[in-house]
Amino acid sequence: MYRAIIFDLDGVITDTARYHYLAWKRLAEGLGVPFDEAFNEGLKGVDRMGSLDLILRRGGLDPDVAERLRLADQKNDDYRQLVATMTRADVLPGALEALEAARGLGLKVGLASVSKNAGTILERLEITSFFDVVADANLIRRGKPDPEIFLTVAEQMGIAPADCIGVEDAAVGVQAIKSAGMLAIGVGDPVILAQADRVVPSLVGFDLAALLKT
Ligand code: B16
Ligand code: MG
Repeated sequence: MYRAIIFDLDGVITDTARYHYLAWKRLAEGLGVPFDEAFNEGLKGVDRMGSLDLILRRGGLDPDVAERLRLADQKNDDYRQLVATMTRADVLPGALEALEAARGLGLKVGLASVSKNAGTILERLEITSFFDVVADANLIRRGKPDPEIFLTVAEQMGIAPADCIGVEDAAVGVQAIKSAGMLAIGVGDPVILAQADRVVPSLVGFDLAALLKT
C-alpha cells in the first residue's frame, strides 16, 4: 500500500554526521563553547544556521548577522574539506541494498536532506541515480522538525504523504516525518527515536516488507 520511501542522508545513507560533528566542535571550541556528543545529538538534522544558533546560545554569545554568516561559512569550509575525501566506500553498510530493495518493491525513492551539500555528497558517493527525487534544500524555507522537506519530496513524486515512508536517524527528522503524516522508520537508538513507528539499529539487513508486518 505504500508507494514511496524517502530517506534522510546524513546518518542514514552515509555518516556525514561524523563530519558535521567534527566541524561544529572545532568552531564551538574556537569560540570557547563546550561541545560534546550529547550536545551534538540536538544538532542532528537541524539546518546550518539553526545549529549555529544553538551553539551560540549555549555559549551566551549573540554576534551580529554578518559575524553569524562568517562563522557558518567557516564551519561549512571545514565540513566541505572533510567530505571531499569521501568515496563510494563511505555509503553506510546496508544502505545500497535498502535503496535497491525499495526499488524492487516498486516504491519510488526520494531523498530529504536539509543539507545544502547533499548533491555534492551524492555525487561523491556515486549514488545520485538511485533516487527518483532529491529535495533541493536551497528551496526549503523551514528545516526539520518542520515537515516541509518531506512534503516537498512527496509532492514532486506526485504521491500523497499518507502513502510515503520516511527514514531518519535524528529525533527532529522523525518529528518532521510524523508531522508530514507519513510512516516513520527510525535508524538508531529507540530511546532517542521514540516517536518513530518502527526503529532499526542500522540499515544492515533492512527488510521493509517484514518491518511493515510488525
Ligand atoms: P549543511 P540531513 C542535515 O542533513 C544534518 O543532519 C545537519 O547536521 C546539518 O546541519 C544540516 O544537514 C545542514 O547541512 O550545512 O551541509 O547545509 O540529516 O537532513 O541529511
Ligand atoms: Mg540525519
